[in-house]
Amino acid sequence: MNTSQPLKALTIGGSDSGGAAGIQADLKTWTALGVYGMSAITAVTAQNSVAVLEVSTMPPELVARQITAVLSDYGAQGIKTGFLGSTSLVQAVASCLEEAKPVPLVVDPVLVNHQGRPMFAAEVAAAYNRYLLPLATLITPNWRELALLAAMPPLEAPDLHLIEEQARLLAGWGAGPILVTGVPGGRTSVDWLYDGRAMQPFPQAAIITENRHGSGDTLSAAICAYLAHGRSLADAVRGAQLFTARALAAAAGWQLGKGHGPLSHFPPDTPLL
Ligand code: PXL
Repeated sequence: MNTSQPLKALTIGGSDSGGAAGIQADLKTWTALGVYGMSAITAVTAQNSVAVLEVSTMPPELVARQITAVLSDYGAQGIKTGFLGSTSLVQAVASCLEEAKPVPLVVDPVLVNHQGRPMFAAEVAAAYNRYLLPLATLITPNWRELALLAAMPPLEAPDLHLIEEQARLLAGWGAGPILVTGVPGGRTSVDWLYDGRAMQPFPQAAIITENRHGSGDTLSAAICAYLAHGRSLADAVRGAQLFTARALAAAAGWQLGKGHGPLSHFPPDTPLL
């Protein structure tokens, strides 16, 4: 009998009926990385590779019940938040997580759609700053989401000086480390880690594919898994970039729907760790 116990992680986010993004991406990532995944669902979306047709958010009390049900029994060595979408959900999630604070918490502030447009009113970004970001081990906004969190006008193109200024601003408001994802840099894109003092570049392998739906979720879920495994922040980021690049490369030839397809979280040669 195998008596070794798996690491456990909880994702708090939305369901993507297409299985590409949201909690489905998180649970597949964690399974591939040897972590037992659990979920508290904040919203149900009806979507496919072409369009999001409908979004219905869950009552904050039901989300809080899911979180406390999981944490009071199973517990978790890592927690991730994804789609929250309203100030009341951000507040409800933050108040549940205050008690779980010693566990690594990765907050992926889902604030823009894949065309780069804001999805919610400015109050939602303000609620993240006030309630959730101070609890996070790492937050993983893309450069557009960072501008929204910093309450600055949206940038047409990313500017590294402004990105650093915005990261400093968030840190001044109580946020911990920030990974600003997907900043174009030369022929590839770079994730920049701001640790409260300086910006450190983490260049990504360039994978040319239209099948990127759920790549941000996969990256932040993999970071969460590696943190649960006890890796340092920098090692977790590097490991997660590799995992995501491999999953993108493995699905580059897929045509599962008519639009932007998912990643392959289980390429045949994926080592567990
Ligand atoms: O990729 C961000 C994201 C998170 N959560 C859900 C989503 C998406 C993007 O489509 O649908 C549920």
